[in-house]
Amino acid sequence: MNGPSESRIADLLVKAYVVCGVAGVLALAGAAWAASTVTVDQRNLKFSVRELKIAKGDSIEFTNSDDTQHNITITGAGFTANSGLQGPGQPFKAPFVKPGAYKVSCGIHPNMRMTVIVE
Ligand SMILES: [Cu+2]
Repeated sequence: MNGPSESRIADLLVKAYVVCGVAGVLALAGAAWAASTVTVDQRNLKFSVRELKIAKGDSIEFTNSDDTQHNITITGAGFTANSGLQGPGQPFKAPFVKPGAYKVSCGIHPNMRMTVIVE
C-alpha cells in the first residue's frame, strides 16, 4: 500500500541531492572565477595608481619597473603585509580577503603611497 509513496519520496530525495550538489559545484566555480589579480607597477619611485578599488578576495601584484629596490608595507582592516626587499623586476603579490581601506607605502621611499579600497 505505502510502497509507491515511499519510493516516490526516495526519488525526490535523490533529485534534491543531485540539484544541491550541482548548485554547490557551480557556486565554488563562480567564487574561484570571480577573484582576480590587479597589477600595480612601481616606476620612477611612484605607484602607478594613487587609489584602487578592488573586490573582496582579489589580489594585487606589485611589479617593480625601477632599477632600485622597494619595500612595500600594506596595513588596514587588522592586516599587515610586508614585501621584504623587493628587487628590480621582482613581483610581490598580496591577497585582500577583508573589506576595508588599506594604506600601501614603501619603507625606502617615504613619498610612495597609495590607498586600496576593498569592497
Ligand atoms: Cu620604494
